[in-house]
Amino acid sequence: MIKGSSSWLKKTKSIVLLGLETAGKTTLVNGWARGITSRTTTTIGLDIEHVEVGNEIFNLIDLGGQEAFRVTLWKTYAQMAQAILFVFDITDSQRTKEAVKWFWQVEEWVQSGIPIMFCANKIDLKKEKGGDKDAMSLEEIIKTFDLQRFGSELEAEHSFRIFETSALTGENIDKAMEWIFNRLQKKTTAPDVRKLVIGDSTGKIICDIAFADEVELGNDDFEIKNIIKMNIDIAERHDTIQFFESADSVIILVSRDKHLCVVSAPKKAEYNSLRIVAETILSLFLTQQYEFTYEENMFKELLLGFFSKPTV
Ligand SMILES: Nc1nc2c(ncn2[C@@H]2O[C@H](COP(=O)(O)OP(=O)(O)O)[C@@H](O)[C@H]2O)c(=O)[nH]1
Ligand SMILES: [Mg+2]
Repeated sequence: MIKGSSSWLKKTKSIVLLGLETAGKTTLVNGWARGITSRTTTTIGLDIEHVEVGNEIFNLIDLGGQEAFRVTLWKTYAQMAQAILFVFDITDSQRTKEAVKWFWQVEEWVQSGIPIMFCANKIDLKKEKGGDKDAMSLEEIIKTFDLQRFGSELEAEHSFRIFETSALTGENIDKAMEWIFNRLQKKTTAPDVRKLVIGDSTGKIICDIAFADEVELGNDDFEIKNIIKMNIDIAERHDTIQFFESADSVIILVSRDKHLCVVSAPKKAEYNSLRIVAETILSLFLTQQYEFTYEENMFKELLLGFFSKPTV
C-alpha cells in the first residue's frame, strides 16, 4: 500500500519531530494544530506518522530500536528535514540516556543550517506546577544533553533553542511553533530528475523510470546502464555513493544492501539534493521490499507523480 504517501515526498518543507515513544509528539502536533490537521497516511510503515497542516508536512518519528533499515529511514527523514523538533519527556528519567544518544545521532544526520528545537515536554507534571513527578530542571537537561555546545562550537551550524512545553495544556506550544516557523527556510529541494533506475547486485534491473522525453534524456539511459554494470561488484561488497558527470548530465549512484539506485539530472542540478533524492527513493524501495509491499507499477506511479513536469 503506497497510495497517499506521495504527498510527503512532494512537499518541499518538512518538519521532522523526533523523540522516544511517549515523549508527546502526537499530542504536541494535535494540540497545536487544533483540529486543522489531516492525518494522511502511515503507509510507508515503520511507525512514521505524516500529518499535514496547511502547506507543511509534519513527520513524527518514534526513535528507539536498532534495526538497520529503520535507522536508515530515520536518517533519510532527518536529512530531508527543513526543521527538526526533538521532543523529550522530562519525567522519563529511565530513558534519558537513550534520548541523549538519539538526540546527538539526529544532530549528526541533519544538514547544517537546519534549525533544531528542543522541547522539554510535560512541564505540567513538575511539582511546582502542582504535578507529582520528579522532573528534570532546565539546567539538568542542558547539562545532561550537553546543549551548551549549540552556543559554542555548533553556533554557526544550527539555530538552536530549547522550550519548556506542555503538549497537554498547550503551555509554550504557540511560542515554540512560532520560533520554528520563523526559521523555516523557504527553498525547494526537488531537483529536476530525468531518469531513475534501481537494480540489484546481480545486474538485474528492477525499476526503470524516465521523467523526461527521449530528446531531453539524451544519453542518460546508456550512461546509467553502464554505470550499473561497472558497479555491481562494488554494490555486492559494500554500500557506496558515487558521482558522475557526462556531457550534459550529472548522475548519482547510491548503493545499499546489495541494491543500486542511479539517478540522472541536468548538469545544473545541485549535487546534495540529488543525492538525497537517490537515498530517499532507495530507502523507500528497500523498506517496501522488506515489508513485501513493493509493487512496481505503484512505485512508478508514486515517483512519476512527484517528478514529472506538469503538462501544459
Ligand atoms: N502530563 C502530560 N502528558 C503528556 C504531555 N504530552 C503528552 N502527554 C501524554 O503522554 C502520552 C504519550 O503521548 P504521545 O503524544 O502519544 O507521545 P508520542 O509517542 O511521542 O507521540 C499520552 O498519554 C499523552 O497524553 C504533556 O505535556 N504533559
Ligand atoms: Mg506518536
